[in-house]
Amino acid sequence: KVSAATPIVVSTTIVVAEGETFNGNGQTYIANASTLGDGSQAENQKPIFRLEKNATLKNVIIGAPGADGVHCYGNATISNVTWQDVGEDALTLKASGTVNITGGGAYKAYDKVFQANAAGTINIKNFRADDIGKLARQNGGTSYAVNFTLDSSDISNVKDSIFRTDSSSSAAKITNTRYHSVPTLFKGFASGKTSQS
Ligand code: DGU
Ligand code: CA
Ligand code: CA
Ligand code: CA
Repeated sequence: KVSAATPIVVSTTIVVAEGETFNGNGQTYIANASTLGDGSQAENQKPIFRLEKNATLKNVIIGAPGADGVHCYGNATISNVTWQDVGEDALTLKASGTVNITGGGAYKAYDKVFQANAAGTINIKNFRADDIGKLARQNGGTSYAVNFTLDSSDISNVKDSIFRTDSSSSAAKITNTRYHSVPTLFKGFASGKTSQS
């Protein structure tokens, strides 16, 4: 008889060292709720994966509980990573850099999917998101510059917006993307800092 693969329970954050690649080969990873976090909206949960600069995370499914997802310390490549039930959030830019997210998707995010807590660039391409609060949010009240792009994606059932910032120096660009039930694309950006085509 065929049965679904057993998820890998992560009790201590998996660290992907500088310049290294972690290939999950399609396996599902979940947090140990008592050590990393239960995936609720409580802050200060720990990530399942911590990526040092220039690390790659690929072919990973993050199940529930998702705790604080993935933390990126500088440039990162995220390829074919699916968050089945986003925890507190899915991925956070913790130190300046460019994060390229290609393929995969994020589902059931009560609030944010991607969180920018440092200046940098977050590029999202060929992504699917459904039942989320916001696709990406620059940390509230911060004024550094974050450049967000979204291309060739499919976004549905959003409560708030696709991109949100409080910074007049941040920018966001959406191209070639379909939406269903998305009330607002951009929130808080200065005029001339957004585009959609
Ligand atoms: O100011 O910094 O929600 O990284 C409040 C906090 C909060 C962050 C953020 C995150 O914005 O904790 O999850
Ligand atoms: Ca948070
Ligand atoms: Ca969730
Ligand atoms: Ca968080």
